[in-house]
Amino acid sequence: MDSALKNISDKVENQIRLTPEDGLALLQTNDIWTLCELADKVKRRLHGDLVYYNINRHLNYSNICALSCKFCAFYRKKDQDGAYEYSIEQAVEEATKAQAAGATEMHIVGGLHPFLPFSYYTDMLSAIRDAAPSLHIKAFTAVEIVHLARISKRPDDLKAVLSDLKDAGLGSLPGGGAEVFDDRVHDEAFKGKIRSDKWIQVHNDSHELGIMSNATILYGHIESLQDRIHHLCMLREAQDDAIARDLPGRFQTVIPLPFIPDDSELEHLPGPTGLENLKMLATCRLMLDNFPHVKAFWIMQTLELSQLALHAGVDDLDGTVVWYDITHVGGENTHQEIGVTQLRTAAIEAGLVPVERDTLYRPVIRDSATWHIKAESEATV
Ligand code: V47
Repeated sequence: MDSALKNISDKVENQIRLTPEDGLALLQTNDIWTLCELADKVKRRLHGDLVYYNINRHLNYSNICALSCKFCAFYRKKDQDGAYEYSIEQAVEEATKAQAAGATEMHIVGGLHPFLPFSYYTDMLSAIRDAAPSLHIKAFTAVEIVHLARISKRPDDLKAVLSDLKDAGLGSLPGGGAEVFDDRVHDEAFKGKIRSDKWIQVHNDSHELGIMSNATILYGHIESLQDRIHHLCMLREAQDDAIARDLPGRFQTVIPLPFIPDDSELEHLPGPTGLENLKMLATCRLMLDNFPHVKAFWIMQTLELSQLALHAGVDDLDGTVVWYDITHVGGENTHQEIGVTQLRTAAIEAGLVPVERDTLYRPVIRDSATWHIKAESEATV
């Protein structure tokens, strides 16, 4: 065992919180076996043999964005080639198809559109809720929420904006837009976007309103390993605060997102390697002791790596996404779908037990496209 991990191993055994220095040692170690074993121990303590997955659809309603983040290959300016936006009717059509196919969740995010009014967003939510009431709507990153507060002329009342969105049908917040909580990285790679304090504030406010949320970190570009650990510690602190205040909402899941360089302004960077991805997923599990779940987003991690990560702290695979526009690993095609069988096989082959969940991690009982939340008395199929 790497001697730097000995003390950490004792802490994990005794459930003692890891320090930022411990986090750095985890990211720097070459002792991948011990790292994965420690992360797996924590994952098993929380979830045993279970691996969660969900049946969802992503809707990227517009790629038109007022920002020009250097890591992003998704955004377009209003009249640029390839710029698009969905009408409410088109969004509803996608939701109706998703519901008919048995999806439990619609994950909706887009660029910061300079011209759409606030009513577009509330109308989209309520129209989807009415047309497809069984779908949980997980929508809008903290960055979009701040944008919506500005366009609805309430820049300092994020809670009122979140409350309006909740009334219109918003179920929870996804974890995007966090990038890396560091001012140097912010100014070099995504200047103009909200900083860490605002991102955390949006999630805090949503937790106060009983809206659950997720958190991401976008790693493997121009940030340092120290920056990554600092980001994880800020998330841990925010969750500590939500727990201490007994808020009705919490962070559910951390999703470490490996930087995909293709077609971005940072295309010259190599992006993280497989080993780096594994280390990052395991380190998230070990550092974020107050987050219930660690998700491998296979669209970015690949299914192969995500499967390995099931023995490195990951308990959740997202999901049977069909169309995904923000990143494309190894090609231009936005049709990125894997079936339930492939997800389940990935878990079973790893010696684990796949469980379909809804957005709030309640087990789902399914008969083809028909499903319900498992009751206490029901056996899991
Ligand atoms: O906010 C953009 C990131 C995020 C790139 O909450 C990139 O369950 C890598 O947040 N390389 C969107 N990442 C995805 C996201 C997400 C995905 C799955 C589940 C959940 C959840 C959230 O993707 C953006 C940005 O941080 N991103 N460009 C890129 N080139």
